[in-house]
Amino acid sequence: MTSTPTAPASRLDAVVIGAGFAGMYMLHRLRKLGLKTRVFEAGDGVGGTWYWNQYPGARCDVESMQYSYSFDEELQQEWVWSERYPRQTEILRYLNHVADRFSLRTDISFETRVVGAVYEESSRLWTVKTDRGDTVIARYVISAVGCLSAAQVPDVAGLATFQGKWYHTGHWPHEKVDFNGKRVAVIGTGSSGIQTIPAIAKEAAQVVVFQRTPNFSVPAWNGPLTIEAQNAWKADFAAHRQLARTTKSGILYQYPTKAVTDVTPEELEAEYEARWARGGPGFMHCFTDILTSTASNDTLVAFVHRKIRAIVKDPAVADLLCPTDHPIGSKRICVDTGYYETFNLPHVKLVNIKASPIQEVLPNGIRTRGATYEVDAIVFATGYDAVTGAIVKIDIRGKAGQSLKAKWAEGPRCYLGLMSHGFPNLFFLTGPGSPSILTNVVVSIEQHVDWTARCIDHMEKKGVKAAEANQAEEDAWVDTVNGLAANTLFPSTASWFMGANIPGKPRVFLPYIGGLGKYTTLCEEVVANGYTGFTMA
Ligand code: NA7
Repeated sequence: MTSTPTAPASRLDAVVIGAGFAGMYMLHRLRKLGLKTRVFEAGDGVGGTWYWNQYPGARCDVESMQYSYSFDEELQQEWVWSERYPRQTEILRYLNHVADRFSLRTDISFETRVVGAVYEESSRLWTVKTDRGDTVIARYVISAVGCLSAAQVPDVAGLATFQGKWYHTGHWPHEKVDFNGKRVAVIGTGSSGIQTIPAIAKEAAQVVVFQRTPNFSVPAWNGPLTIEAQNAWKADFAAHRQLARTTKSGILYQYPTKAVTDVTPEELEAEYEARWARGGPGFMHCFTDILTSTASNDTLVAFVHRKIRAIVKDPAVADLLCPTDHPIGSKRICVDTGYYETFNLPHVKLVNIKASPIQEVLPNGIRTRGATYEVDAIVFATGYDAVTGAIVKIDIRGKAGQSLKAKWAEGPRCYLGLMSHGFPNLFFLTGPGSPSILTNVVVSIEQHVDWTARCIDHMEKKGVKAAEANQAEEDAWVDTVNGLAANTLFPSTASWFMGANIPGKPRVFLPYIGGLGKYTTLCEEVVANGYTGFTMA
């Protein structure tokens, strides 16, 4: 992939940070408005999440026909997917196709990381600095850094002494990592671990899985996607897309109309079986009260425990794989291909590091309290500083030199997840307090990009120099986001949704849980009423 030399003019209209799904579409929209825009991207190619997550088994858990841009009819008609769920390589190929098709690369500076942005009140302009020494001045700064991009490697004693190679799933090398004949440790059993463990086990001589907390996973039942099925979907593409935008999660599932308490035990079991047979995250949309009632949730927990025990032959291993510490769905549901089955293989071992924590990494392995495991490679599937991590890594200074990181020290504060008071003309795509990670993120991205482009267009046409979220509306929105979460089972679980996986991060529920359809309506009302909650100076 070629890297564009960094030679932006010092004065621009807009800076976009990140060239994943969000940054690429934002660039396309800003160009259409005639704005001189530059995108800064840390990687040497487009793709964001799908550029960095090249680990074996990486795959999206939203179905292919729904996980793509809708903004261009020809684009959505011409692209052909090969499987029900797209693998990372295919999504990256798609995003490169989009970059070519819309000639996006000429306005992207690759291998360039934004390190700081300072707002000057008198000129109402941002000064943006990169790690290559560029300084650019722009009226608008748009963060498209992604919700799951700040990879988290735990601070394990002795890692520097390890003689083999170690990797993080979210920062995977772009050349093939060969595990053939190797003894591989995998630390972490979230979505990434659950996807990569079966894939690594196909190659490696031995796999040792270090599990701190088991997660719930449902089968993907992935398979080829026929041309006929795609054409049938494409015949009605616009209608499918429009309907998806009105749903809670931006995905066309069969959404529930009944609560667990409305059905008989036989109906309950039949519904769970049907959803398990269909596979995928739609499993969680079985009943209306699954994420609000512990008793209802327990019925689904028991069902999945039975499934795990039926698959995993060793009852002690099955026990260890059954989550008992959190309601199902209060951590993001995982979707797998042969995950539980992998533990029936003779060369795969499960180690309970809750009972026997990792003490240190040795030059040739990992020592827990009680045992030593010799390994040749270590894979950290230990997750991300989600939603806020990649934003606050950048030294952002708003009005009166206020630091965004300091402002968000007790939890992020944004109005509609789009802008933060004191930081005019700084937009967050899928920012904290928006539906983002609870949805098909491509649908949420398009909604945020469209809203932001429209807002900027309005500003340009009306001569508005600075748009800023008001304090009162921002406070009310943060209360709304927290209040909605408080009525669910989410806050009771130590999850990355709550910031609980990062030492010292405040426990605040990060996304808006009221549903994408409802959220979009609220955003539209704000526009229809003349940008209520924002000061247009
Ligand atoms: P997750 O879902 O945050 O999972 C991380 C896993 O790593 C989880 O099992 C953690 O256990 C484990 N972990 C984290 N830190 C440690 C340490 N220090 N020691 C041992 N184990 C640890 O990240 P993923 O990348 O799997 O998925 C993130 C999202 O990306 C996913 O939901 C999809 O949307 C895509 P814990 O549960 O904290 O005990």
